[in-house]
Amino acid sequence: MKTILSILAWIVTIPALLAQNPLIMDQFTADPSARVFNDRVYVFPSHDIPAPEGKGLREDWFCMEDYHVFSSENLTQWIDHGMIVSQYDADWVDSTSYSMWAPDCIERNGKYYFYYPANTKNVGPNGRKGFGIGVAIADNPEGPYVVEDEPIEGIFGIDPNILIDNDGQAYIYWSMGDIFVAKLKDNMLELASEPHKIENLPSEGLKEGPWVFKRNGTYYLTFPHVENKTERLEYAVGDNPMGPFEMKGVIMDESPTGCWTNHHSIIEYNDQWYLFYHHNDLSPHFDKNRSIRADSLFFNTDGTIRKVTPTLRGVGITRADKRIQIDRYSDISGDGVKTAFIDTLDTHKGWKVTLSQKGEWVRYNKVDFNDKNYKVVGTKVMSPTGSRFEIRLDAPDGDVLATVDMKNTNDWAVENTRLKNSPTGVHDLFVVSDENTAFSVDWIKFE
Ligand code: FUB
Repeated sequence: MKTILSILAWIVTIPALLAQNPLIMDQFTADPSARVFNDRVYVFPSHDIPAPEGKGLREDWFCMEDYHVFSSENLTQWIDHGMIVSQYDADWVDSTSYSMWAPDCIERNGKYYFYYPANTKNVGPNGRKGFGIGVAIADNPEGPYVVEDEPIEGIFGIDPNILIDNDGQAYIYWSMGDIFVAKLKDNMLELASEPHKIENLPSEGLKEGPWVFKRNGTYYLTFPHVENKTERLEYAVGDNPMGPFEMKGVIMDESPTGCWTNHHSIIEYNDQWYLFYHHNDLSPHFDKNRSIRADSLFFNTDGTIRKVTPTLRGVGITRADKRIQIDRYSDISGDGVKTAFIDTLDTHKGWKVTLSQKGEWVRYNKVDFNDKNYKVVGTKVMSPTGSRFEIRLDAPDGDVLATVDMKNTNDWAVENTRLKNSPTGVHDLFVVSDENTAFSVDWIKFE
């Protein structure tokens, strides 16, 4: 029955989501483990939910019942493939604990192995009650996944992460205050060596969420660490996947919004490296309801990682005929430009950006006009006193694509404006205020 339900959930694949940062707007997501499978990026995040009344371990704590998987080939349009594993699927999981924490997934010999931590119902094969790590297996990254009956023997911990080295040896990393590693047997289900704590990492402060990858023969062990009050992403390097590793520095500073956790993954896709991570964009007052993000990551010539600054614009090239959420911009002219939730009672509706002085601008990088010969731009706008702005190409004083005149209204309206010319190729867009009267923009879309 469980398998049939999983198959049905898989067939009813959910429509394409369009995203900058955060990547997923219609639900809370955290702990993004990104993988490249079959030339697509798949993200396996945790799925935060507000605690159902009387459920979960604590009211003010993480509450996670199941996992979804998302995929994209352009990092802009994401498909939600639906629920793949839930806390009710495996008998060993305590299904009152809502503790389906950070997962990972890896491919081996055409099978997809999904690793997930959860609280055990009973004293587990590791001899303890607490967090164990389960495995579910599928023939496709989207599922359907079939769960193994027992968690991996010998592991007590959270945040599994898998590395398969070039010689075929698989390693599993996990955390429980510190970071641990063991070899995996070829079946990917059993340990092939004793768990071993990774030494030489900072001795003070929580370390969790390991993500290990190999680049130019060097193993990078990257992980969130509480150096001060909240987590920041740090890394160490070594020439052996079991360590020792040498600390190298910080990949991303603590979240400016105070989100206590940050959990990440790093992939290379189409010759560009990306950092997937989370903040609490959609839940500014409760940081256990998080949202996943992605930004580009770069290496220095000596192999060290350049610190990543979190952005709202995120990654990918946005198609001109999709809604361009310019409230998640690349840059603004200054403090006068403000963003706010469209509806503070439903943050999932996203943000608006408000300009009020002539000359203020918002920049949105990388919009693909292709050679579609667009004629009209639709803008969802609101201006209580009426106002006017220009859409310009590539600079605040670049070519004017359209001048949008807004009627005075306290309601959102979609204004359709004819384009003065039809661009081709990829351009940065600028929305430039033409008057000293306030207006807000939700999105822009070319037709
Ligand atoms: O999402 C629950 C826990 O928070 C994860 O397992 C940790 O890595 C932290 O992000």
